[in-house]
This record gives sequence, C-alpha cells and structure tokens, in this order.
Amino acid sequence: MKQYLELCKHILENGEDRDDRTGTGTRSVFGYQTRYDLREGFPLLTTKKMFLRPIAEELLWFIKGDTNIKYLVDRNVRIWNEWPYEIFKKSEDFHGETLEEFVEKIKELSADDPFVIKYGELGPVYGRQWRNFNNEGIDQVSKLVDSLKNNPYSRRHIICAWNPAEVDEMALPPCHSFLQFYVSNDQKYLSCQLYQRSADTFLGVPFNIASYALFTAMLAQVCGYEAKEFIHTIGDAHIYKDHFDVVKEQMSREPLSLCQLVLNKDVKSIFDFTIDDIKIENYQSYGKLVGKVSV
Ligand code: UFP
Repeated sequence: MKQYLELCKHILENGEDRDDRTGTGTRSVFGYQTRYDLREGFPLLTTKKMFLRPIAEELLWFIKGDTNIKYLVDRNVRIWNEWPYEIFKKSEDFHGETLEEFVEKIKELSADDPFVIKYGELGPVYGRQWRNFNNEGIDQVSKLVDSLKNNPYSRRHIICAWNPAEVDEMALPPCHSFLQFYVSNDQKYLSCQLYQRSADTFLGVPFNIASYALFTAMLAQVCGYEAKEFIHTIGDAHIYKDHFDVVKEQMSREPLSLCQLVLNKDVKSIFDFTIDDIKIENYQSYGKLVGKVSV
C-alpha cells in the first residue's frame, strides 16, 4: 500500500490549491493511477485502522440495487447519512433535528414509511444505475456476470454509474463512475480498473480501493476466476485542507503486511453474498485517524 502514501505525497508536493464545492478547499492533481496486486493480499489500508464491514455492507447495498439509506442505517453504517440530511434540512418538514435524530427516525420507521421513502432516498445513485440503468430495466451487474463467464475476452465488460440523463437527481453524483473488467488470456485471472472522477484521498480513497478489490474478488469467485489486479485511475485526486495534518501523520507510518480476504466458497451467485460470507484474516494496522467529511 506504499502507492497510496505516494499518491498523498504527490498531491501535497505537486497539487494546486483550489476552492471546491464544499467550501473547505483542497490541494488537487488531475490524473493519477495506482495498481494493487490482489494476489499479494487484500488492499485494506494498514497505516490507519479501517473496518471492512461498512465497505462490504455498502457494496451489498449497491448489488441489491437499493438507493435508500434505510438498509445502511439499519446496519449502523453511517457513511451516506450526511447527504440526505442536507436535503432534509432544506425541506418544510425540518424542525431543527440533529443528524443523529434524523438517522434515529429513519431507523425506527419501517422501510415503507413515507418519511423513509422521501428523506432516506438518495435518488438514482449507484444501486439504481447498476441494476436498472436509467430506470429502463438494464441490469448491468447480471450482464457483466454473463459476459465474464461466456465471453471472457470481451472488451465490453463494463459497469457505468454515470448517467447524464439522471445525474442531476442524485444526492451525490457517482464518484466511482466507470468500471471495466479484464480476463487474462490463461482464463485464470480477473482484473478490474475503476475510473474515479473525484477522490477525497484521505477519507474516500482507502474505502474505494477496498470496495472494488472486494467486488473483483466476489465476481472472480462466481465466474470461476481468481482476482488478479485492481487498477485505480483517478481524475481529480484531492486532499481537503483540514486533512493535511492527519495525512502527514499517516505518511510517517510504514505500511504493515496486508490481510487476506476470505469469501464463503459456497456462494455461486453475485446476488447471494451476505455480510457473513465476507471476512478478513490477519488484519493489522496502526491506530485510527479521523478527519471531517466535507459534504
Ligand atoms: N468521495 C470519494 N469517494 C466516494 C464518494 C465521495 O472520494 O466514494 F462517494 C468524495 C470525493 C469528493 C466528494 O471530495 O466526495 C464529492 O464531491 P464532488 O461531487 O464535488 O466531486
């Protein structure tokens, strides 16, 4: 995971200071690629404490085609809460509730409650585009599995979350926008390349790397391959100004050896994985590092 720290160093040393949508301000570079050999271990960052469970829950939520935070909130996964809360705050139903109170309400109510349907919904984000692109019934995940199994050398193994027709209705336009897979010519290995248009390098990137490494491993298992490489191509790679100190602290830490991902081998369909089928072993890391999310 040295490459991740090199990316941080590269941004701090060569990036330009820019204003950004959130008002926080970033230092940013445009265009950067890192490659992770998944055969050497699972790329869960070791230079700060990470948890795989929220990453895996979010991925299962994408694969389900779900776009409401209720599923995540019920599992105590907090990563998407700020965005619907910001929308709720601007609504006529907002009466000064804190983020915690808003989330508690979503948790207590049932999934078909009008409040949950209205304010838990993120719009046509990842899950919708993956399983029902443009709301036209196009299931990109099923098509991908089919093409990986039956047409391994295809150059069209793609999932695209960026939908120009619906992007304005999304609480957050997809950051990880375009995915391509590649079966090596011995038909043994599966690799994945992600194009990420925008990357919060301290908070988002470690999460995104683990998420797509996991997705690659899950797809490899159900399609009869082994996961080989995750290639991460980033457009705007930035560090928020209020993360500079914590990033420098992280850069002083020497990466430890990687953990191993253990998937339940009995799962044969990408749609059948549950959280209990996904485990990591031998994860060691430095202590946690915290930074504020810019919304
Ligand atoms: N971001 C990530 N990874 C994600 C995600 C968001 O890095 O998976 F959902 C960050 C990137 C950026 C912000 O800092 O969230 C999105 O803002 P914008 O849409 O203006 O690029």
